[in-house]
Amino acid sequence: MNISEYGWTAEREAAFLRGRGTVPARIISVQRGLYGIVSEYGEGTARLKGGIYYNGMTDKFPTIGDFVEVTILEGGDGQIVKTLERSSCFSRKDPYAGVGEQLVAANIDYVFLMMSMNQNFNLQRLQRYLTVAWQSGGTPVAVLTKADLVQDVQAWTDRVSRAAPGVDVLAVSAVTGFGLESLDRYLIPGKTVVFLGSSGIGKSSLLNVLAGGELMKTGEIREPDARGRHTTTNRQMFLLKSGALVIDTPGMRELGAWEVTEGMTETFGDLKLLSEQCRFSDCTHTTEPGCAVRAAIESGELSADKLKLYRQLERENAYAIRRERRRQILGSRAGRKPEKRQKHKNAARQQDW
Ligand SMILES: Nc1nc2c(ncn2[C@@H]2O[C@H](COP(=O)(O)OP(=O)(O)O)[C@@H](O)[C@H]2O)c(=O)[nH]1
Ligand SMILES: [Mg+2]
Repeated sequence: MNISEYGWTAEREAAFLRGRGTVPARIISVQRGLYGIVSEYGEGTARLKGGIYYNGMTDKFPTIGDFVEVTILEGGDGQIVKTLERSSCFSRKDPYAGVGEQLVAANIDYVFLMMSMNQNFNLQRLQRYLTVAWQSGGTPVAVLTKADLVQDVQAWTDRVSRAAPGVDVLAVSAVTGFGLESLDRYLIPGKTVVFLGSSGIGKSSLLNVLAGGELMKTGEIREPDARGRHTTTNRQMFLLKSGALVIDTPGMRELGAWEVTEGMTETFGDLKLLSEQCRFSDCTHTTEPGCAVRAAIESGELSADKLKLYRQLERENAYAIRRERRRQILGSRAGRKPEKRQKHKNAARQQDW
């Protein structure tokens, strides 16, 4: 088995210290503390080495897509001793605890932000996802699914393009095969793509069509609310025939922002430029005279919704940063024991999403 097929590059190999009895591996599935891995020994399973991960020596728990350093034990199972450096990482606010970061996927090249062209369609949510995607270090691509259900596909993609300037917008159908060739430029050997979007929009169906067989189970949708059942309960990575790696994820009910300062600059670049033209440098775009942002809304150049979303994300971002600072301060004061328990809890949550 050659793990370069799984995105292990020459640069990564050069940075990896051989001769210590460990090998590099990639995490291809995560399920209740058990990691599916691929290494030069082939596919197998691995667990975290407790002495390293649960006693405060590291808080870098691996997630799907991560490259890790593994000791292969007798019998073929592995023990993960280190999470290697990430080239990118998509994370969100922990939906269970309401605070803290939850990793979704690591070392991704492209983030497919997927929506179906029915009740699931929501441009505000897309912009929220986009912000987090830019922050991740991967390149976001908007993928509209179920193209067979609508008449005028172009009208839908145009709406999305207007809401997400600079982002490639593609429309596909897993049923008719419409638009599948437009995905080719992203399904490149060794590159990793993560599928994100609500449950029921056709992520697993698209994966199955691209793979030419059923890799993931798909589910029926409960009409009329267009919400899918949660059919994909775990995250898994697949190697397609094209050579690309695809990570399928279960639907995200909620995407809380988690430190998205950089991502916001990308998504809200137009708003930032406008604010620089306001008469007051600390303009809140509410009642101040000479406000370029409100002027742009009045002239139709900027949508009021976008300003609303910006404010909301800014609040969430400020909150996430405050929490993180607080955690760091408390963490450095805290004794070893509570720290250890906390780590355990976080690890369980990250694994079982
Ligand atoms: N009409 C239509 N239905 C689709 C398409 N893709 C998926 N579906 C249906 O949508 C439902 C949910 O699909 P699934 O792939 O499980 O969605 P996931 O939860 O995002 O992985 C299933 O009933 C699929 O048959 C499509 O391109 N067109
Ligand atoms: Mg699915």
